[in-house]
Amino acid sequence: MSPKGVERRLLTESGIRRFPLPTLHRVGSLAAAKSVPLRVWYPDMPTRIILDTDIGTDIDDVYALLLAAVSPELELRGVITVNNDVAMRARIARRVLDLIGRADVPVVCGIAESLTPGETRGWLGHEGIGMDLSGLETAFADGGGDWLEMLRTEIAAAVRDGERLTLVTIGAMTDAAAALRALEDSGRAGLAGMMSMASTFEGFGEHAAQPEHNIACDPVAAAEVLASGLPVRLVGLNVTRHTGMDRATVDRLAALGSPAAQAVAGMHYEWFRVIGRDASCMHDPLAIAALIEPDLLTWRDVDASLDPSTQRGRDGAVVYAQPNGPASARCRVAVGVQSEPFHALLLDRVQRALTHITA
Ligand SMILES: [Ca+2]
Repeated sequence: MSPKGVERRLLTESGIRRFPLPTLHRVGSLAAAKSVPLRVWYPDMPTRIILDTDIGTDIDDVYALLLAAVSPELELRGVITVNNDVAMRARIARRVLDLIGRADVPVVCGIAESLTPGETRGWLGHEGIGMDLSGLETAFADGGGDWLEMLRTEIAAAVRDGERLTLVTIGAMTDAAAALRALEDSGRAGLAGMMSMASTFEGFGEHAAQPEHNIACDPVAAAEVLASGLPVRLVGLNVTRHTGMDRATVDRLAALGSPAAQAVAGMHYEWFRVIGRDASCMHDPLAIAALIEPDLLTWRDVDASLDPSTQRGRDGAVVYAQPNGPASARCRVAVGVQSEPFHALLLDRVQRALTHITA
């Protein structure tokens, strides 16, 4: 059965992303075989990142945060939450970071409401279940800090140090679009670009455009980001569907026994309950891994757009087109993934994070 053949829609009425069955050890080479050779893009890509996340719904954001926080190749300067109850999401991020010894990483609340009128998807109601959030019950209730100020400050600091900041989005692009609206030219110039888990690349043209959850949560925001001229790299379902973590692996993580391991495993077991399965994709960590080890993915230069005034656009379907030329392409989409090295990297780093002993 083809990877697409084993895919199914899950929880679509709640608006969660398409949730494919992981096909761990089988399709990595298949995906790579269809890919184009890696070319170096953004050779000066800085390692400073801000992570913008809808952590708390799909468990994969937690692993993305762990990977970003523990990897020496990246400098995680801050976390911004997005979509619906951003305070609850911030509490979860704060607790995870504290448990792995990264209390130094600031967490702030981003924007709760989609920029797309009437769009509310993204919240399932189980967020925060499975982990101990005691002591944080009222944290971030006041709005949780000025996310735009943090972004401005970090961009300025990066520029001062001769670097640029990369914005990593693993949820709706609401904060990213709002930032691009608000930032002055100097601020935009301090952004190297975005790395985003979003969309899916199934080919060129309208007929190949397929929906995806992060885009569908805020298609107005996504359309603005893709039209902004900021270099954007998209890690979509076409590659992330080849990733996964099963219950046996989570059991092994839980057995590490640390408070962090218990918190992460507790949330993952809750996610398994919500989706009614014993394995789930590691969509978001792949976008982090793409910054750590770019050779894990192969890429293609594309033009990408969507029209949020159409139903297809509202559903989160990005239309891809061949760029006029290499110089015109502002978007690069992942078209192949080496699944097994990715899983090895992820598990190694996650275990490293979860064996941290908090004081
Ligand atoms: Ca996410």
